[in-house]
Amino acid sequence: MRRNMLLLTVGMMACNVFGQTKPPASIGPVPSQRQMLWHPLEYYAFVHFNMNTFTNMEWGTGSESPDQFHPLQLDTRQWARIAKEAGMKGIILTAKHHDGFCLWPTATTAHSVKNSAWRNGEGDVLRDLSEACREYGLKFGVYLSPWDRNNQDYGSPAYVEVFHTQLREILNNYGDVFEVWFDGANGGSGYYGGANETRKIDSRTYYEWDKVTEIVREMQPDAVIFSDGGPDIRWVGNEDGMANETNWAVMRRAEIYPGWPRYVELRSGHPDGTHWLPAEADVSIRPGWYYHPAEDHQVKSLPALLDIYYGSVGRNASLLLNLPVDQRGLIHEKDAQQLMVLKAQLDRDFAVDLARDSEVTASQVRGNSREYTAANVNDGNPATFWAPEDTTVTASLTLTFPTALEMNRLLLQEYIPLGQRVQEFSIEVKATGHWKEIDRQTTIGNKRILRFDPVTTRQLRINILKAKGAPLLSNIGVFRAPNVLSEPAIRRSRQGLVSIEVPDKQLNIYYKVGEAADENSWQAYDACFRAEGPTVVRAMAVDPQGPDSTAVVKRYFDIFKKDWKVLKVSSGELEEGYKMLDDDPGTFWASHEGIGLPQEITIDLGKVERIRGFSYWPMQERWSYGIITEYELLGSNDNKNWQILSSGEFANIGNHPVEQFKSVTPVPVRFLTLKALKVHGEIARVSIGEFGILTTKD
Ligand code: FUL
Repeated sequence: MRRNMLLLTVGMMACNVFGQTKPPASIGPVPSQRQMLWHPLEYYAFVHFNMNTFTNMEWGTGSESPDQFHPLQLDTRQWARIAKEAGMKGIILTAKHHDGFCLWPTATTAHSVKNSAWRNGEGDVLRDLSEACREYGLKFGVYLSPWDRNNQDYGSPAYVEVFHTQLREILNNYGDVFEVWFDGANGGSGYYGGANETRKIDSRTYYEWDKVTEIVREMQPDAVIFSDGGPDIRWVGNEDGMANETNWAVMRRAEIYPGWPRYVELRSGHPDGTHWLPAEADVSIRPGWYYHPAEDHQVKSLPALLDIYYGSVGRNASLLLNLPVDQRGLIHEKDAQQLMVLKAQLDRDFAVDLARDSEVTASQVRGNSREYTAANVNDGNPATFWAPEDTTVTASLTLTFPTALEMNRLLLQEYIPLGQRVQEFSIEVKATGHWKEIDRQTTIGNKRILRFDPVTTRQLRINILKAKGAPLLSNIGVFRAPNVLSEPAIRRSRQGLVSIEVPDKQLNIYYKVGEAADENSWQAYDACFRAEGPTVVRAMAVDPQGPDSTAVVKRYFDIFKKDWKVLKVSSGELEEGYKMLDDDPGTFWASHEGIGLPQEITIDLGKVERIRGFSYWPMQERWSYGIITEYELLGSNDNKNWQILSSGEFANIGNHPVEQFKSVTPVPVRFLTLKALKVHGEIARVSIGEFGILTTKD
């Protein structure tokens, strides 16, 4: 009887008669070889640089002239150097965007660099960039828009030939290409050789996608093809650079096509996916994909970029971060600087892997074999992995550190060559003799990184609670990422409540109110406070872990606007007018379409104030309009007799839409009318992000 039980146990374990352990079989779809080459790249650059850079557009119409493309200092080596220093692994360039202009001297159309005065028609941006990428050890990728608003034949089979030939040209002449990027935007209005009309195509069939794949496979067998639905890499379903927390690298691929309306599903994948189709998260470092001088003050902050990194690479996707090269042909200094700030923080986040010195034990090891031991997860070798028996779908791994350590990041990797399996897991730490759950999550995939508040513990346990089959983990990393120092944001509500915030709650905030220069007047901030009159609030964030603190941020507030009333808006509802008085430039009042200029808005300050000036925040939207360039400010004490207090222009505000200040000869007034005489751009609407008055001397 005992002998039988023993045989039974051995039979259930993954051992064969020679004592060797049978390797686990794959479950579900698995990555192809080219997908396996792509997975470790994780972070690479998108460069949107083309005709739109020079026309200040996001989508050119196709009617542009090749001469409009004229970078004066184009330096693709600068792009490559910056991408390399930023820790990126490659660059994907918009060889042709929807407006149809080709950055290489194509034989397929006259609409290319070869007919541009730039470098006397001898220039070739693809050649330059591919060489720069080789020099800097970066991969080179191409974006080729299927939609072409310039081509006269767009919509007919003749254009599809052109598209395929263009693809051949860019895959044939510039060395190795690691990724070919096809956009989902398709068909619509355009120039189309002068026809200026709307053309519709069936994005499933028109481009002959099978043929496209065949061309790529034939010419660049290792290149992955990106589109909404692959076939190799899928879009993540948004342009925010974020995957969902649950993110399967598998999808029911046959359902998806370019322009697929159920794109929201791309954020999480399909648990019952039929094909390996991992997500790539694309996002721009600024609001736009192309460079616009007006966005120079909107380069994403470090906390925002970290959220993107952890929301993409940390959620089983890759990160394609766009750098809008400017009209000089260079990555803008501000973008370059911010990339380095991100790189420095990521280097610090992952500087010391605390798991490496831990002892890892598992609730079970396949065949009790060394080959699948729990120690494979912290040996630094991605090719080895821990595995339990085939029939085991719940299991746990415990990391015991030499001493109690503080930690706030956990990095997990499944052994994906055999499929993505984990459906639910939790992490626990041992505190005063008891296990305490600190997080519970769903998928892992190629890489999952969890951020949590710092905990100090000697033991960390990962419980796999649900999986499609035996979970296979190849890597576990544990880190104590330093706090993220970022300047505090100081805000005041219309009711006069001042709040000061930083994204990293581990930082301490200090502030002082008023002009007191005394160093000792700094106070620790723990709750919002009242400041109704004109005052200055200064704040800084201090890292309790080290000597670092941010620069001091200063915000001036004039009298608060609680009792102000909007008396008249020349268009729309009165209520809407209060959006320009809420101390938030992100919300705005805008006049309606079709009413034209001038437009005005009248405010009652509630009592007579002696004003010395006023402030105007232009709209901060990505697609802004109605930014006032010429104005008049009128004042009155009775809402009947008005005098002009100030008139003039907000110079260069279209390109640099930040808060404007204008002073006036000091005068007591109760009613104010701001009149917009001219606006930036062609849309005859007026918008106001925030309006304020200045009553003190500064
Ligand atoms: C979108 C395009 O329409 C944008 O212009 C940009 O190229 C972005 C990456 O993809 O769908």
